[in-house]
Amino acid sequence: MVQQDILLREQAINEINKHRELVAQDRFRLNYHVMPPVGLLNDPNGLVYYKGYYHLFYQWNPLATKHGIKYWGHYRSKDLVNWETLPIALAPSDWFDKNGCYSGSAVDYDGKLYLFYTGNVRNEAGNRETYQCLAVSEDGVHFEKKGPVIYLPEGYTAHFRDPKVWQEGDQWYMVIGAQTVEEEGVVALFTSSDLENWHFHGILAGSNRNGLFDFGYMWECPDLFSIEGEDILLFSPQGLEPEGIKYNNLYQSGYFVGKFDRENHTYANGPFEELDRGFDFYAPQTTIDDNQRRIMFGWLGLPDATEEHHPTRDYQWIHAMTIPRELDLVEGKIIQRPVKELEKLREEEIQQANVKISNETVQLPNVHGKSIELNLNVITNDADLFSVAFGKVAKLSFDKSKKLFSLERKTIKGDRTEIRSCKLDNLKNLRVYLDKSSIEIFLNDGEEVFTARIFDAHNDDSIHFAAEGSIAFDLTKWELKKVF
Ligand code: DQQ
Repeated sequence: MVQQDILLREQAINEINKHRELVAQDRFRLNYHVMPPVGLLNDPNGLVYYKGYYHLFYQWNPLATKHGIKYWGHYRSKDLVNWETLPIALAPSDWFDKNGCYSGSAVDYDGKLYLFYTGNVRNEAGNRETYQCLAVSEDGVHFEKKGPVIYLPEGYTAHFRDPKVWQEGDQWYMVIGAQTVEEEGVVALFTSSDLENWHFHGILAGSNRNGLFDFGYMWECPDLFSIEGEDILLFSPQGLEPEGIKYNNLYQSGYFVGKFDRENHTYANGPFEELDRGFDFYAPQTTIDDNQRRIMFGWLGLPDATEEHHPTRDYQWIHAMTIPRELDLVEGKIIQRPVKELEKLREEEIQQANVKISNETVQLPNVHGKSIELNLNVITNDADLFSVAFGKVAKLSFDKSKKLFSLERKTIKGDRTEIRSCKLDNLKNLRVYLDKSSIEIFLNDGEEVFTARIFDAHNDDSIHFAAEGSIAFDLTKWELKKVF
């Protein structure tokens, strides 16, 4: 299939060249988030620290701004801030991946980089087939496909994908997102001693298991890792119904804190918690780096919801990654903080000490912008309601009596307002990353996060602070520089 591989790569490169100028003209193009050069980006894949570089691969359809056959695009970085574009890692050129090199992961084994991914195939009858495939690289740049290493076991539909591999001692583990023939979302477990021969151990967690009730018809993109001695299972379930302020997006991403019994290959999970409270966050993936930090990227997007209305499609691209976040576990809850390296983006610092707002709406001198970081530390908060509005397109508010944070934004299509909320006892600090058409808000040192795309028709870069009652805070603002 060498010929087909060359052809697909050429097609992708032609698309980049054809649309380069158009893409660059888009005022919604981001300054410091990983984006596709053209076409559609979705899940982060193969996130790994290898030979001094962070490698971040991504699901990529270079040929259109819709989902279709997926390649693995490839970036690498020494500092998680400045990214270098590498040649396409995988193109869907073989019988076992001809309709898409779907999501997967990467590990360093004896100095080689091993990629595991799902080969998505539509057979002649139009039915889906799935193969868990391996590709290996000596240099972290060029990959040789080795073909399938796992075939679909009995008892599952062909929605069986997204292998995430990790090592403990001499043992390799793999979790896979799956659907049983009863159409329940589950995570399946495999082990291996050589990364080529894999043993199947059945279901680790899933809908209608381990104390869970009906919990979706498919679980995508699982990831299992330990923090502070607890075993975290991250996954993206599909098919949950909204419950009050929970599960309001079409699909969710979240985690269990639990215990992985490595001998018996079972997992005892606690309750499910959503990772993000905003509108656009899906299919996150983590890795551990050489400083033992657990780093996560998510897709700053969501499939099947509002994608067709994104205005960036007129400029021949769609979607981005979140900023990289470091995960910790505090009192049984995952805390997310922007990685320290992002401070390198900062320019032009503005400080406002002891700002007091009482029953008014104000703008603060020099506090505005489209590519900025804001750090707000509360000194005292006696306001019943406090809000920060970004142009007219997004507003974060805190209702003190309800202990409720809400993010409102203008809908991507039309001019309605939509809202997502979460509960936290009080407001201690806010850290906001704005980037042209995205917002990521970290509450109280990362206890909760709101992530969203915001497409401001009015190009209004003002920021309004409003309080019913009184609040006092220190504020620092930085312009954030363009690295893409
Ligand atoms: N996207 C991939 C799948 C995965 C889904 C295909 C999640 O492998 O399950 O692009 O967004």
